[in-house]
Amino acid sequence: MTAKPLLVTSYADPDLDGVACMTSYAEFLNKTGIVAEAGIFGTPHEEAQFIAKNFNVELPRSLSSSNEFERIILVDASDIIGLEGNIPPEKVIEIYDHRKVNEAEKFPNAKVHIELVGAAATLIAEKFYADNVDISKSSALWLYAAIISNTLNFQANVTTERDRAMAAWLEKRSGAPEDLAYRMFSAKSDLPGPKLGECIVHDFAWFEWGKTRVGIGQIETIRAGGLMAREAEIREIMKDLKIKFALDFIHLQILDIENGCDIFIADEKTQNLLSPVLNVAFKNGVARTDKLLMRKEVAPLIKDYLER
Ligand SMILES: [Mn+2]
Repeated sequence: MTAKPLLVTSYADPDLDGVACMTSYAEFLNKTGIVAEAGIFGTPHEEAQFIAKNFNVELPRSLSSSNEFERIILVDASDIIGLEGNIPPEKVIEIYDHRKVNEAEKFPNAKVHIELVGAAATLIAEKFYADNVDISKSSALWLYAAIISNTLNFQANVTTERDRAMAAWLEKRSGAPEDLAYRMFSAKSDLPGPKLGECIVHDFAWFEWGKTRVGIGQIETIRAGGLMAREAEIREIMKDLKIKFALDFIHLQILDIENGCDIFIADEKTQNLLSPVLNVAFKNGVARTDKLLMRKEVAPLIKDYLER
């Protein structure tokens, strides 16, 4: 049996941006004469499942290994950590991502497109736009929803004019309801019982800079205040994660979309790191910022601080 030509995929347990990019970029390639297939490793984030369930679009196929493919394209992904499915770095021929901190150089054969826009979805939408390739309604919806999610409905500092331009272009082609953003963020904010822990664990990310291992949890909610009633529970979950990943530092940042701020929860050691990095004061292990900060903004600040 000969191997299939081309797989488009992202990190294991991909978020909405990853799912949107793999589905749409596979469509783009197929429409431009390159046979390609989108595939997911692990379980897509709830937000991606929410879009699939509520807007009648299909999730890409689930895979357990990449062995059946000759070549691989990574979208919304550019690190070896976080990949699954036995992906040999030399099989990766192209990378689309928007992370400042990345390991793209570890993929020797990849054509790398890393641009610091709010969503990787913007980079894929620009492919359709620039080459005048007819985008399907479902791909337009996936990409539009991913831009809203990644830019926190255009409020996050990572938002660029390119994200706004592509979102406007996609919206017209997506058939999305006007209240899409509100519905997405409401669904995400509903974290009863064990869902809170699942949300933190599923979206957790850790980094290794030099010999230092830093873990960052992130929750995006409409209003962060309600979750503070569950601070003790949150600290238990973080304690477990710190041990599980042998981390030196760990914090959770709760993004409050309505009030445009973050609440940081950290242990004592991490507070001493974050105070100068973010220029905030902790009180009883909790600090508040005066603007929205995403993990992908905080991670490079910590890295720079540790390396200087
Ligand atoms: Mn992304």
